[in-house]
Amino acid sequence: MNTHIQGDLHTEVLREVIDGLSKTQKSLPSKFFYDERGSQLFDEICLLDEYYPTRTELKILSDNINEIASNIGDECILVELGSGSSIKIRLLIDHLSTLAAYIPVDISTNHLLNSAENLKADHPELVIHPLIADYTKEFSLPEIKEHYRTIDAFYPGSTIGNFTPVKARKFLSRIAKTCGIGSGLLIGVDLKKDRDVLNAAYNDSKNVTAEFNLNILKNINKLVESDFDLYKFKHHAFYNEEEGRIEMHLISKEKQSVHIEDHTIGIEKNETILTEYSYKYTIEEFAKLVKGIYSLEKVWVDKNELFSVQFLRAL
Ligand code: AVJ
Repeated sequence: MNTHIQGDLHTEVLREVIDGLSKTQKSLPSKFFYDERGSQLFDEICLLDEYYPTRTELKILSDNINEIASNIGDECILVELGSGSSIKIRLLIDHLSTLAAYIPVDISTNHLLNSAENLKADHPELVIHPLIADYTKEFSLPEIKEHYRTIDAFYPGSTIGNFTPVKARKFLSRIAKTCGIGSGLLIGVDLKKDRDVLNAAYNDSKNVTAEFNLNILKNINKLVESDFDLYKFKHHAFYNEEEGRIEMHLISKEKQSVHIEDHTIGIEKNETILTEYSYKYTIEEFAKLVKGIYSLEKVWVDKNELFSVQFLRAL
């Protein structure tokens, strides 16, 4: 297994944190949720009754796996953007008998390499080239020596919803360019639905989402020299109907100052730090979003129309 590393991941972090906290609406990049504890909490979220996306997407994938595999095609290189739930990727790999190579791309080295090792143990014949990179930034695929016919990216979970639509379009253009004209993209897109269902999914009764949200501060304290006090913030998530997105914030319980290396950030009582957007789309809205970048080959939805899995081809 050949591991590739791209970019100076560390020096970027401080700048991103300071930039976000210097805005009128303070914010922190959602990707900082996912340290070890954060990934663990997200796995717990995925099992909650209220959090429908994961199990619904998995059901769509498994119900349509043969058709999905035939869209992906033979002798492909499968690029996974974010090495997430191994269940989904294993389902795909098990149905792609001629897979040329699998390239999981993730910013978190340990998580990436552990998942790759585990997968390799069960699929000794599979060629895996883990790529340590921040896929939300410019990156290039490692040189592939194996023979292949197509490149297909896999971007599950509706993680695309973390971007604003404008940024999502830019991101998708970049992925299309990185993987090349004619490359495929199998993407999970969460759908618009009843607001109560959405609000419940991000305000679960066991408060796992609240802990997940607060954990971003703990992770930032590890990544940079900062002194966020988790007890001075509380979780707040709601569906913003006008914008078509869930917003997750951390509300400051009191007026306070946070120190980050040689910066001091003042935070007012009830001021919020935006930690995540999770945009929801109709099928039509998403088709419009990708227009001119990808052609829409196929859309699969569950019977309750909660979630969609879409196969796109780069133009
Ligand atoms: C992994 C980004 C798709 O937006 O639903 C879950 C993350 N945040 N609960 C989502 C998340 C709060 C999740 N994504």
